[in-house]
Amino acid sequence: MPLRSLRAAIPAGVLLEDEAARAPFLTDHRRLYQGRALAVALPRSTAEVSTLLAWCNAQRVGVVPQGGNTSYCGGATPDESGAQLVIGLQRLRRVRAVDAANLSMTVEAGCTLAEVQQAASAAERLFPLELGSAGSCQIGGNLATNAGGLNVLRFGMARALTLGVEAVLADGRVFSHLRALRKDNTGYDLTGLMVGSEGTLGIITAATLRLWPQLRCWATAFVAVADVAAAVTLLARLRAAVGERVNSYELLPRNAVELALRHIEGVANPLPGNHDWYVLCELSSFADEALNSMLEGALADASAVGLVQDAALCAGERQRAQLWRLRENVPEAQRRAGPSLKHDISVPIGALGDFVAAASAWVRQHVPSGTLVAYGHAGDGNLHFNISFPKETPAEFLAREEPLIRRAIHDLVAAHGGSFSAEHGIGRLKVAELERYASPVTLAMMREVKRSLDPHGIMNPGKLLAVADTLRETPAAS
Ligand code: FAD
Ligand code: 2HG
Ligand code: ZN
Repeated sequence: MPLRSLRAAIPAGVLLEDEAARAPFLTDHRRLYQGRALAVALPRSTAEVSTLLAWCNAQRVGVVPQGGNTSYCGGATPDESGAQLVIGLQRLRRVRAVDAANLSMTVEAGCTLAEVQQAASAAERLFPLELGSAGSCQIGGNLATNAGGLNVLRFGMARALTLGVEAVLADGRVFSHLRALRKDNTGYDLTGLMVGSEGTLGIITAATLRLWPQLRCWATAFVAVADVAAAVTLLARLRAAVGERVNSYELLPRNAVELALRHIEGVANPLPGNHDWYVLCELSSFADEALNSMLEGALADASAVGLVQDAALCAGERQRAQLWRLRENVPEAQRRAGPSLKHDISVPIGALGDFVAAASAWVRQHVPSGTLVAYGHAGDGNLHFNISFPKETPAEFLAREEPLIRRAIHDLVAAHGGSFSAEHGIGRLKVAELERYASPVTLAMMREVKRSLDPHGIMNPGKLLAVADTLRETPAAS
């Protein structure tokens, strides 16, 4: 019945009719959830998104926005009811404008991150967001999750890269705020509110993004250090030596490097021997500078005081690409090695060493069948504190142990002043964690924002906030 009414309300060609083509929209990247849907809609314009949401709001039908479906927390997957409408944004794929002089561009939500980067580059500008999923994730999804990634140290997370958005609200109204301004103090930051809202406040249909001049040169090194504390001290020394040129600072334990070497073609470790920890560190500059010698000098100074065990400076673009391939494929290598439990945590960078020591000791003692693979964006205080298990580990074992492990790790994160979700968001997976760790006032404010923008709770029900807060009415009969 609702489907017939939906068909009548929208132009032909918006619904995806082929059942096989609908299947990928009903599960998430990690295969944690398998949902069902009333239908999958692929609108071609902001106006069509608006028509869809107005219908859903009137009919009290839950809406699940979906971008590239690469996120880790199940936020883009419909629930099991078969009553929700999935709205995929892939047909909104235009680059609307690039203003090279203003260092800004306006793109539609369904452009992949790689397409956005290429469009900026074609205008000799840089859009600095960089994730391993760049070829498949969409800029709308990046904004909706406030994505982080490999260049946050220098350029910030997605919110910091966003000047304005166009978004369709739950009732179909269009919030058209594609302002290409760096200074605009006119009330609440509604753009910032939409960024990171994970499809629970509206659907982002376009965004105006900040650009930079293109980078002119890089220097990349693979550095062996004794432990996490040494990596943190080394970063402070590098920043003191070369300032904001430190672009990326990724930490890899020995077992992450070994996983990548075993499972991924075309990667190599340029350092001989075995070391417990490695840092993939990159400097970049907007001017032609002698970055290699700056990095070499800073690493030699650090080596002289015992902070660096060994280091390899990349000889050229090929070796640089190989190292980044190694780093970006650690999640894929881990997936090929067997199941894993992921914890996307951050702590103030000064607490990183203590946190890793305490949490690793807990894992060693309580999870004997698991192997800790803690890697990631150490420069941002963000580690993927993942635990890998052998391929043959029964799913029931993981399901039984997971809550206990998650609780212990996230409690340690909280005790170190950190966050249980540094960059991947809340989705469906971490709703209970938000309830546990956010303060009552924070949660109340979030609920009030949600109620005021989505009074019928149709936007991505059960994601970010608990179901009771997001869908308070049963669907109206149509
Ligand atoms: P989806 O997965 O489709 O959706 C994510 C959430 O956003 C859902 O809640 C969905 O409802 C909502 N949403 C999607 N589009 C819209 C829209 N237009 N309007 C409103 N809501 C919307 N993430 C990082 O932060 N840092 C990393 O370094 C990183 N590396 C990754 C590496 C790999 C190999 C993979 C597979 C993933 C990685 N991710 C990383 C996770 C993921 O790529 C990001 O979260 C990305 O921003 C999700 O974009 P998406 O288009 O796939 O969104
Ligand atoms: C990365 O930094 C991603 O590579 C993925 O955020 C992290 O798989 C993970 O846990
Ligand atoms: Zn990451």
